[in-house]
Amino acid sequence: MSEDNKLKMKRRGFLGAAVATGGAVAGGAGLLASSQTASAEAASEPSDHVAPGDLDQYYVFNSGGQSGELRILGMPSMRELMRIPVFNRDSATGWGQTNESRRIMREKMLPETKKFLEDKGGIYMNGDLHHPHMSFTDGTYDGRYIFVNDKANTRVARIRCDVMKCDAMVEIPNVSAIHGLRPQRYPKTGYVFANGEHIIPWPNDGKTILDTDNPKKDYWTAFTAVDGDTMDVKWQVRVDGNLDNLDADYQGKYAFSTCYNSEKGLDVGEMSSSETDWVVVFNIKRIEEGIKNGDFKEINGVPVLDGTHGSKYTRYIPVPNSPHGCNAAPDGIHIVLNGKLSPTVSVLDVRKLDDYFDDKIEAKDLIVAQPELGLGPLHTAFDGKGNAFTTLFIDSQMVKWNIEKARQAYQGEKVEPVIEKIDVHYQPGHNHSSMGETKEADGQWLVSLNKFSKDRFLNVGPLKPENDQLISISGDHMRLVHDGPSFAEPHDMIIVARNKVNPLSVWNRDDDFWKEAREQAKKDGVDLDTANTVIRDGDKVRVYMTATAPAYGLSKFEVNEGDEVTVYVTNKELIEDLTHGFTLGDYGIAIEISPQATASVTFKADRPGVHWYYCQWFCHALHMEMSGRMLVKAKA
Ligand code: CUK
Ligand code: CUA
Repeated sequence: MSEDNKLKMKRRGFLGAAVATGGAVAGGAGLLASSQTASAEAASEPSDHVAPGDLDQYYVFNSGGQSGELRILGMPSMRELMRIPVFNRDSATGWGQTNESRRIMREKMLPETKKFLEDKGGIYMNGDLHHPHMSFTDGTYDGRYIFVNDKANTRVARIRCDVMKCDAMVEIPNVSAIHGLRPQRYPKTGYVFANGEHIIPWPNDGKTILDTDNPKKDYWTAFTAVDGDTMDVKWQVRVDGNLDNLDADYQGKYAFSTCYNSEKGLDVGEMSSSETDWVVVFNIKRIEEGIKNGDFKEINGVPVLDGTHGSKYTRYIPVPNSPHGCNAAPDGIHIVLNGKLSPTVSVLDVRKLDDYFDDKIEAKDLIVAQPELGLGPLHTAFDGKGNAFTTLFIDSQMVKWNIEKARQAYQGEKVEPVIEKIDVHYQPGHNHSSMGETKEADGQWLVSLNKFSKDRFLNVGPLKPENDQLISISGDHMRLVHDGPSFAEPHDMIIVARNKVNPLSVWNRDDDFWKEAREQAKKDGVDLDTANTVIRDGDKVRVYMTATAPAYGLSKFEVNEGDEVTVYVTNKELIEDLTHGFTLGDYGIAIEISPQATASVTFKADRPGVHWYYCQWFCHALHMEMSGRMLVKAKA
């Protein structure tokens, strides 16, 4: 950016803030907000600076979008700390290649998908992870799990927070594209709710493709409840329209999904033709009773209730065209529905829902505010002090507004709910505040997850990074303090106080993660912890070895061309941060083995010759020497 443009940028920030608040003081804050350099007087202001060796205050779990992974950042530094492969295939850790990860990826895969993937390596290689959310107990994070959706291949996965690895993945039947995802907040998770976004023919078996081109009659989607403990699909509710984003209340009674395609259109024109769409409210207690009373059809092994118009399980509340984000405020009362094509957000009061479901009041009585915020409101975050922050995609702004004032304005009082607007760079999708989706929202930090970075970073070619901007919200004014480039493509993040998360540094030896390896070793009569041996079982060969810096327990092993080989490596280290790897040269194999873990990989030894294996995780002064040979004897 030229100096000229920088100046313009500052000026835009100045004007934006001044217009919203009408004060010169605010203008000063706006000026600071857009400035990239921390001035001397700003030193005492909130800063992203975390000195070398110091630890961040918050964990951030950032979605990896179409990269399929989850990322851990520290906040406020916004340093990327770790990547957790989930729906993707990972070269460093062997996720998608190790037997342990493949078991997790395939265990709850639908039979027809298994069949479809038979000659394609057995797993999907991609995923589209939008929404990470931690498990809750009594309305706040409990540090057990993080649940994530896969829009691309219709899955929900779970990450264990003690080891920060994905430990379960379930494919959701009867729907296409899991988009919105939220864990139940109260009393605990509990259910993980998941929205099926695209409408598809039921059944989607291709037998009557031509006859089924009547989306109104034949195309459906459903709201799904997954059991967060077992990761089984508990029930589904078939709905009218489609389902976009969702949230759950703080009382454990209702869940809410936005619908942008109530028209059931099949192209963008049809999908956005109607002036209003709706938010679907799901009555959890009634749904559970319906399941108990057998008021469902079992489809592909899942009880499916009818939640279309007129059902006792749902209600359809009209809101302006194509709503998107759905966010429950930490006050436990308000649900904010973000307008997208409308410049407004609609606010529901959950205390009125019992009466609404009992038909004592009408849908319009539930809406208690509808402030006009600007163009393209997509998602809203909260500071726990009664204020809300909404991203404006089209305006490229963050708008701070007050919920109570928005209620008063809706009643016709002459109050302005909008407090301040600042520019973000550029086109924000989600935003998220520190602890903001819990009753412990602390009003410290806000991140704007911008879809475009354009001129904010060195040009890296036609494909640009996104820009995750850190904004301080602890003072009276929003202050932009950090630009964070990120690879494709964070949609959403959660910001978790660091005392909520307590991961291990060394695995427990009895962890279930490698339970199959343990069972196999037992059958082979070997001790997984100490064995360095080769077991031959017909043309199956199992190689057990330990890894202790700087050597594997086996410096060579011999197999025959065509054998099916499984290598089990157990990391014997007891101290933290001493990870080993096992890379098998010219065999396309690499796996990670962290301290006290066992990992395994199975492959066909169809390339004869001498093949070195080596440790790819730098572990010791003699790390380069940590290697061995697989001798593959050619067929006669
Ligand atoms: S969606 Cu991405 S900007 Cu998938 Cu949460 Cu709104
Ligand atoms: Cu073990 Cu490098």
